[in-house]
Amino acid sequence: TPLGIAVIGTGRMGADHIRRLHTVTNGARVAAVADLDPDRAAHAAHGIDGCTAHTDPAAAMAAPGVDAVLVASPGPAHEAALTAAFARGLPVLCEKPLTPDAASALRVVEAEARLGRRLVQVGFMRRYDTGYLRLKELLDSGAHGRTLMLHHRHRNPATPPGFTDAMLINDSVVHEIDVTRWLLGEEITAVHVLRPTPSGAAPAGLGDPQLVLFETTGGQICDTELFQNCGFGYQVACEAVGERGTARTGDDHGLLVNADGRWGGTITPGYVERFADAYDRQVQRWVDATRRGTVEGPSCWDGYAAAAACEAGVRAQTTGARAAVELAGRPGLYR
Ligand code: ISE
Repeated sequence: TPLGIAVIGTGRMGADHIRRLHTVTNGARVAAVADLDPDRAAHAAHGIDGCTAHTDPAAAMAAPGVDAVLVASPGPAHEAALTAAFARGLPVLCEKPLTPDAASALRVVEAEARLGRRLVQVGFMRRYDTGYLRLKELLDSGAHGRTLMLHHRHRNPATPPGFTDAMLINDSVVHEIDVTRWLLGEEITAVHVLRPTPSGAAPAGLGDPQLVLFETTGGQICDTELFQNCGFGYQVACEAVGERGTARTGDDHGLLVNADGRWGGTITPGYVERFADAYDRQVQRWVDATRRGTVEGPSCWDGYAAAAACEAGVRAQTTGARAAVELAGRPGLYR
């Protein structure tokens, strides 16, 4: 029987995951949905056989046929949803960020450690993108020697209304933080943020673009160009510089067209399109592992370590100074 999933939050990512679970993923069905807005919940459940609509996440998790939970509500709502899932012993795929700050992320880590088994996979989907997977394989092979630097590029066409400077770190740079930790197998020890004069296209009060630097336990320096109102499309890329070679992923041109004396192609409009394959693979792997009774992929520890680095990032943003990352001890469950 397919895995019955309660989807919490039916906004941009939640709606996309509902579509994916319903039409792409094998061995899964959307059994319940929850959204604070009852009309949006009802709309999301519409046309899915046996799917019930709720406003309370805990009620959706208690609905008939629910075996697992996909949390896609905004970050500040994650801790409560995870607590409700833990109370029912339900496996969870939790969209990033795990929670919006390090203290709450650590509470989640401690609660899961008390359960004595992993229930959560964090939705750092770049780890399932073909290009990033190949880059990871290459770095792990040692073919280029030690990795010395990573250059990340992260551009969005526009920020959603209400996006803040802190969200530039917590919602966007959090991906570079996770990818850096994962590619290098190192922790981030400090963050610096440099702020050029904002683009005229940046909403008032938002310091966009920014240049964010990480120092790691392995002594690497990694930079991220974050440009969230570039207007022209969505671009995420990463270049690794090793002792004997470099490798770059993310500037895939898809289809390269020659016509009318020009060559060129198109840029993906947003992350839903750019990472469609990664999201599909991430969700399928989560469903498969859950049906086998196992938990894989990025853990609550990864979510916490990312939150701790984000917290340093937000501090560096406001003070303009280098901010050290403070990490708690790693519980045995995550070693
Ligand atoms: C968004 O929340 C995401 O997770 C996207 O992957 C990222 O590119 C974007 O900047 C975030 O706002």
